Order: sequence, then structure tokens, then C-alpha cells
Amino acid sequence: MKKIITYGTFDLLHYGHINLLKRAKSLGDYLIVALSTDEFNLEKGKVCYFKYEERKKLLEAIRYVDLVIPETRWEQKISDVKEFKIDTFVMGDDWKGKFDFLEEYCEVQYLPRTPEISTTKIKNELYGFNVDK
Ligand code: C2G
Repeated sequence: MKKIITYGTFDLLHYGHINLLKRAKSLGDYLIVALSTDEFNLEKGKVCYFKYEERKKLLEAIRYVDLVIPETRWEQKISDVKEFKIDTFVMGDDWKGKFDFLEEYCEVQYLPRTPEISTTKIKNELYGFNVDK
């Protein structure tokens, strides 16, 4: 069984996220999503609309997602890859190059983002003014 892992906040879940998860799952048989906790998001400078448990419920309802685990810190990726015996680490290409250190432990793939959509764009258009994250 080929195991895939990806990481993210997935707030205000949208089709760009779904495109990423669908392509990530197509690379193997089992997809783990490491979901940023509310506390870790603050470290990332993000304030989520949906709390962790709500974002987790949404992700668990997606057919491509097999398991959701918490992402609590930047440094957990190597231990996650080892613990879950991951074959491929996947991220959108806005992160291109940032996680190449994982190539020592698994395949690393950066997939093209869905360009026209983002959580920030949704917030800006709904609120009618610029939010920074
Ligand atoms: N994504 C995408 N297309 C979009 C928006 C997001 O492909 N239009 C991808 C991102 O590239 C990422 C995933 O969806 O791979 C989740 O995006 P975010 O929730 O914004 O994740 P991020 O805040 O970048 O967190 O340790 C890694 C971090 O937790 C990544």
C-alpha cells in the first residue's frame, strides 16, 4: 500500500484544496492529511474561520482523505514520514523546494496550485475589503 502525506490549514475548504487532495490521493492508495492546529496556525500567522475540530470533520468527509492527524509544529514532518511509513510527501508548489530535505526519507512532490482561488481571496471578496491572511 502506497502511503501519501500532505500538510495544511484547509480553512474555508474550497475546490483548490480538493484538487490538491484528489491529485495527492491519485499518487498512492492511502492519504494522510496533517491538519494545522489552531495554535500552530497562529505561529503561521493565520487566524482560521473554522476551528481545528470543524476543519477536521470537513476533511474526513472527503473521499480522497483516509486519515487526519494534527500538525502542531514545523519539525514533525520527518517523524511523521517515519512513523506512518510514508512513500510520498505532497504539497502545492507554493512550497516548492521548502521541504526537499524530506527526500532522504520519501519521495517529495510539489503539485501546481489551483491559481484563481484561495481562502484569502474568498475572505476579501466576502468582506469587501483586504484581509492580510
Ligand atoms: N492549495 C492549492 N491550491 C489553492 C490553495 C491551496 O493547491 N488554490 C494547496 C496548498 O498548496 C497546500 C494545501 O492546498 O498544499 C493546503 O493549503 P493551505 O491550507 O493554505 O496550507 P498552508 O497554510 O500552506 O500550510 O507545514 C505545511 C503547512 O501546514 C502548509
